[in-house]
Amino acid sequence: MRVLVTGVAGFVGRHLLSSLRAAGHEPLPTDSRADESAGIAALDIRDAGAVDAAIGRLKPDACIHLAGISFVPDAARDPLALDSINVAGTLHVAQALLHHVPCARLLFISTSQVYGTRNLTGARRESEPLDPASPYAGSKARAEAALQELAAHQNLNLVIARPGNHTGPGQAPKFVAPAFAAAIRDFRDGRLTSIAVGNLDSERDFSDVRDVVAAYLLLLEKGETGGIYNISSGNHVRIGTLLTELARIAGVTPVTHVEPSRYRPTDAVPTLDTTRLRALGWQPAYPLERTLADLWREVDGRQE
Ligand code: A2R
Repeated sequence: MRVLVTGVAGFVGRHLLSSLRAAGHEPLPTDSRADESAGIAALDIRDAGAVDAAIGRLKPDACIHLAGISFVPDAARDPLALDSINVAGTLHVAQALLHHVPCARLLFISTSQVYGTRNLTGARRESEPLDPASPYAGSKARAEAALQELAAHQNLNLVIARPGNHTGPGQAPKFVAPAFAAAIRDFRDGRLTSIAVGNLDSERDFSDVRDVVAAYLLLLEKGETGGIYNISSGNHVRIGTLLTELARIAGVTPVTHVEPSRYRPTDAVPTLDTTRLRALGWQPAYPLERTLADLWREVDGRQE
């Protein structure tokens, strides 16, 4: 398939490109800014005309829509930008597909955060009601609803993925796992005397980005039209465990202090029921220890 990828210059995009190629697909990489050396064409999804023109020219067989604001605090700071990118931008992509290639599959990357955090008992199934608890989660829930309208009334070939947290090599340093890895490196090298941390008691569900990308490929090829799929390896861990595990891998005994500006109240995320995804043949291949070891190696070798 010729697969348009939006937001390809981000964390997931670089992993997705190599997997698409390895599976015999032809990626059509785009991001808000062009990068000619990387073969990435400019496509700002806020610009409906530009999106329509690009999709009219490329006529992809499918689209994996990664472009968006993905960092939760950024999302909370600028609700208008959030809506114009995560909601309106998503609709621009869907409408242009319907206009030019109405059978093309759209794989929309939502988030497990649409389930909210109030009900932590049992595992969330895709059919359960949504309860988004942050501006970021709300934007993804609104985009899902708008796309489902297009699927119901205009036959948009839609598949929705709801991944939990994912990390691995290449993630931006503002996300917690690469931030810890960089701080541990700086502590080891004497540039920091103590590592600033927020609340280490919160819990998150971490998958390896490569397992998440494998799920996207599977959904592209085999996902049921109109289907929604949770994605999670089931690694439910304390944030503090990420720090101690990365420090163990690095061979460092860290000194930490709580930085009040980073401290958010303790929270947790629900576990996800991944029966639907596993029925397509998916299973995670990367244990958390391997994910963190690969992340550490990359951050330790990074020139900053
Ligand atoms: O904001 P930038 O310059 O880092 O670019 C991001 C890009 N992007 C856009 N692309 C086209 N038009 C826009 N208006 C626009 N705004 C942002 O989307 C970045 O290159 C990419 C998203 O990459 P990351 O932030 O690294 O997200 P990640 O981890 O790859 O997640 C991809 C998707 C997102 O929708 C998440 O919410 C979801 O998976 O979990």
